Amino acid sequence: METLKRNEIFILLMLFSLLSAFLVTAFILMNETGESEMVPKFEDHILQKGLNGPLYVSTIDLDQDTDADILATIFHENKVVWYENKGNKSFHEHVIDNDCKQATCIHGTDLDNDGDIDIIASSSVEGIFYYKNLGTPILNGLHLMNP
Ligand SMILES: [Ca+2]
Ligand SMILES: [Ca+2]
Ligand SMILES: [Ca+2]
Repeated sequence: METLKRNEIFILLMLFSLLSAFLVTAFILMNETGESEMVPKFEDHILQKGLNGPLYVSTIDLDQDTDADILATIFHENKVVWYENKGNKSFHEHVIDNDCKQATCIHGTDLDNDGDIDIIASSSVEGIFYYKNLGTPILNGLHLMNP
């Protein structure tokens, strides 16, 4: 009698394990087949080729025309740049600074609270730079503050 109960319990546990494995597999397969609209899919596009040491990128609507632009530092070229979003996956490069030695990180925000986006970037050699936005058009409208 005792042995029979053990066997029944063992069989129930095995059935439960098989059922669990089936349910987990079915859940994974259902998600892999794209049943959910929430699963993002990606397609890569090269923004700019031939850069020597692009190190950091971030996004912000720098020119405030409602689309996201891209900020980047190019470590070995000592450059701080932004890529103006021209639409249709097209971007135009604007150099903010070509003498930010070993440029590392970059971020855009309205640092002086005057309504336009300023930039802060770091150089692994020189320190942290604040590029105040001098107004529109932004091209050539940023300058290096004293580090
Ligand atoms: Ca924009
Ligand atoms: Ca744009
Ligand atoms: Ca500002």
